Amino acid sequence: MALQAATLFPSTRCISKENKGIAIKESSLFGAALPAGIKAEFSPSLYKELRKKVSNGAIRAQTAATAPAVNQASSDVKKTLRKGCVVITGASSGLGLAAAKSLAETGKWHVIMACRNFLKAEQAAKSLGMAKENYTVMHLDLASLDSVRQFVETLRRSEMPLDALVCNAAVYLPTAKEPTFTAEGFELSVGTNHLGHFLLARLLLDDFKKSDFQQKRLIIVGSITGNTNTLAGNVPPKANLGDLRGLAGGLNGVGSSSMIDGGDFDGAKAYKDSKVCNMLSMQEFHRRYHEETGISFASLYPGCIAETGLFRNHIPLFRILFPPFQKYITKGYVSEKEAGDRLAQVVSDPSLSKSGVYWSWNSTSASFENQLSKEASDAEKARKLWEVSEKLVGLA
Ligand code: NDP
Ligand code: PMR
Repeated sequence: MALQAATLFPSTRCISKENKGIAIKESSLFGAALPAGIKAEFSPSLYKELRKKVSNGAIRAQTAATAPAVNQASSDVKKTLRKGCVVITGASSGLGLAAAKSLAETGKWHVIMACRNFLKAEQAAKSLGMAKENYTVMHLDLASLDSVRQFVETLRRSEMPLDALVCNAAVYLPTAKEPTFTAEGFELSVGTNHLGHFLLARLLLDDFKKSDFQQKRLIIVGSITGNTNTLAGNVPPKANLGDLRGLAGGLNGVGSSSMIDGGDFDGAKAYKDSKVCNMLSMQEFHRRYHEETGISFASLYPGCIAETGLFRNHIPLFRILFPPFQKYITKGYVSEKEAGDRLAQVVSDPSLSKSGVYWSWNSTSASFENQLSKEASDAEKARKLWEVSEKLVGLA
């Protein structure tokens, strides 16, 4: 039986797919999922309401601006004053949630929280006091390429513009002894953190092109631990994509390795490798599409947010010691709020519009363009990664 999402969750607008039991091990670990059998239903009135959410922002902004600007009604004025629409993946906790809140409360952004767990996302937004008109929860499970495609469909049918995309969601499985896999059979960390986002970002390029927003941005969250030009990046196991032979083999652990470099499975390395993929992808997007589309592509290391859900699968002792270690010893610690504000800055601050940049922040919280490691800035590897990834996600 199909139930309409809106009747169940007032500010939850779209439920996109049936619970197919994908990524089985993961979904059993994380919170409540929707009951099997609840599936999407889209009514025209729902979409009208969604469009209103974004255009209301534009009306408010125009009213607040000078009267002559409204009277001229030129497309340039609309460009400047319309409320932006940003999709943030994994906005149900940690960095993504904090950035969603930070952007939503400016009143200048409508945030589409693209999450695999509807109820969790809705409750998280409510618990932070996010106003209903500033966000929409849409279902997205990055561990399923079908779900990614369905999310893109849902977004298009909502007719909301796409002005910014933040590829933020991630899983980290440091204690796993054996690999687990996405719906299509890719090792879960690289499948979710890199391949799911790669397909999502590629498909949404067309939607970006339709946006008339003044500054379009595609942000892919990276990390220090994928960069071997830092102390943190030299803590074993170190990131290393090798010659991508495992990825080219399908990363499925059957007849080919589950690791990108073709080695034995190591969950911590798989995460760090996935972050290298994120940072390489950002640069390849920049090379291929910045000039043509005007989109700014960027990555960032927001600081060590030592208390987020990212460490939920780590041993309990790690979770106790890691925050004080980062606060008092490395001094790399940053709160969720501060990290969320940093990510929000990369989405919307006019002074951070440069494309192809990996942003970081210094001890006084000033942003700067950081250097990536040799591997994470290897243009030839980025091209190869792009081509292999295209094949795996069915784009080539
Ligand atoms: P969290 O675990 O708090 O957030 C991760 C988010 O990703 C959650 O919302 C989670 O959803 C979501 N997610 C996981 N799997 C999927 C999936 N298959 N489909 C859709 N969403 C999914 O961790 P953080 O906030 O720390 O991590 C956010 C980003 O920041 C990551 O890219 C991480 O690599 C990066 N980062 C984090 C650092 C840190 O110190 N914490 C440092 C540097 C970078 P759910 O709530 O349902 O589990
Ligand atoms: Mg690190 C300046 C030093 C620094 C910073 C900024 C980080 C960030 N870490 C630093 C140093 C060290 N770490 C040192 C010296 C050690 C050895 C004791 C160390 C250990 C360590 C572990 C075991 N660190 C870790 C782990 C993890 O499991 C985390 C990880 O690798 O996740 C992939 C992690 C992290 N250290 C960081 C950051 C930001 C993380 C986690 C998040 C991420 O990279 O996305």
